[in-house]
Amino acid sequence: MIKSTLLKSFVLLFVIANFIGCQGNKMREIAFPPTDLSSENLIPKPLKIVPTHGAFGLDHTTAIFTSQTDKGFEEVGSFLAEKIKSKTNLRLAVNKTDPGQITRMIYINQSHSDELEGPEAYQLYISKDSIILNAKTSEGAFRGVQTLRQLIPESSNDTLAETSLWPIATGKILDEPNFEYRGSMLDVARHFFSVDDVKKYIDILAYYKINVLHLHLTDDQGWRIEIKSWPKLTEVGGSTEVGGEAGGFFTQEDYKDIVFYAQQRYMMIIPEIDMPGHTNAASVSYPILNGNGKTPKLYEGTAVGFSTFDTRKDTVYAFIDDVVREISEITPGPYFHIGGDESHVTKKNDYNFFVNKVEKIVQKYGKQMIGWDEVATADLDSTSIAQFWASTENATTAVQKGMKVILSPATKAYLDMQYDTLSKYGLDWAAYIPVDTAYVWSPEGYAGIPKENILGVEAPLWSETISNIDELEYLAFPRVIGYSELSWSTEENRNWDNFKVRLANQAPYMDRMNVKFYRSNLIDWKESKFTYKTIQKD
Ligand code: TNX
Repeated sequence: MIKSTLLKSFVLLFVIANFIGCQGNKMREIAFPPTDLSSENLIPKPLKIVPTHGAFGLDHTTAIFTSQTDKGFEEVGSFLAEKIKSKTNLRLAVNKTDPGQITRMIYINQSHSDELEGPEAYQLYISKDSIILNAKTSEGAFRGVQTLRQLIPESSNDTLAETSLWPIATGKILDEPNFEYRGSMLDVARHFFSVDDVKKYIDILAYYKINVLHLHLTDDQGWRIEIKSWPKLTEVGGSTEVGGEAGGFFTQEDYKDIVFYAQQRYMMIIPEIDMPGHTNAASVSYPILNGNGKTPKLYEGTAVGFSTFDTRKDTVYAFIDDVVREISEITPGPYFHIGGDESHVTKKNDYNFFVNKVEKIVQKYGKQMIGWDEVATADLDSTSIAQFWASTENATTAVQKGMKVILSPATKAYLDMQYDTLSKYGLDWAAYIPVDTAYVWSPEGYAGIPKENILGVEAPLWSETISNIDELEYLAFPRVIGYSELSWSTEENRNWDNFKVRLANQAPYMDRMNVKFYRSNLIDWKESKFTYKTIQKD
């Protein structure tokens, strides 16, 4: 307590001293090149930017301080220090009690200002001597930290001072998201991806303020999450994948590890158990679940729509109860996705009966149900959510029921669609989606859905044609970066010509992160000075 009061007084004195300019001899007077905060390569574009045309010099005499009223703020401060270390090799102290050599500071402040509306809103005030990041919650502070990371140049400006220095343009940024739900989905069922692959994907998504990762955990080709009360699901159902390789699955410990990793990056994990169709792997493991009248066999192909649970059997619902219970216990987020797509061999009445029953099971375990747009035909609560992927009619039905809709139109937002006829991976059943087509559309009012019914945008990555992280990155990047802007930034702030320049400037970051992105020739990619694992020396 005493420590935190002392720290607060120090920070306050520091800010005052800088404001009245009595840092005097301590400050190195540096003539910075002109900088313009409004033309920085920020993605997603913030709501409001006011440049003041000076520069803050990030160097080894900078320190980070944070509010200590909420422990999340200090964690966000440490996250920033870690990222500054890997980008610049500078080791900045966090909440250091002895001021020592500090001449400039970054202060991450819990603010109760009325100007900060939602939990993710933040303000950045960058002056020559200090950077103040205000947010109501540590979540808002985390989003602001991503903006700050993007403002730090990839290389230091060594010609200006005797030691390395990274100039950050001064001014003010006021920001908050246009949509609260900004997601991507990863299909780990058609091909399995490791915990490390998923973490790498989370890291890059979080840098662009994406806050949802939906995991498609089960499908005809594989069951990828351990269910302790039904062990054969993974023993048998997780044993293979598309093309016949070994498959794999997440133990519950692995899943918790992913959830925790995502949580530290203010990202929610949404688990999907796809049913009553897309259930061949479950039915091979426990044939009692099967409702298509055939003997189930492990499946390594890519056809859809041939499997179904037996919707009239009590055992099926006892099974689903166990699955939803076990997964809900290790999922802190409010949502549970039940799939519900392409149940082509389930009779319509059986399908609706099934979805209604499963909605109640999901609610019994304290979760809100999400389903692909087909679920809207069942008699659902307005609290359930439809994920629009194919049918405007289903989306309209959902709106009529007062439901919220997640926008994932396959023709615009499917990351597994090929860029063009030359694409190495991907499918083309919905469209070719080059980088501009992915960006140039408006979620606001899409397909006549009123904005108040739109929860946000999610870009799904189905994995029939991709089996490793390089292939995943080829399809996801750079398009998913555009979806982050489509869901965070307002319509007035989105513009393709402006976006494509900012996107071109993401190449050095992606190269440093070893992201094997698709170098679309629609973008004039910026050359990277540094490649993966080459860190600049201070
Ligand atoms: C349709 S989108 C599917 C998936 C496929 C995808 C391939 C949806 C709800 N179902 O099963 O993987 O197309 O693009």
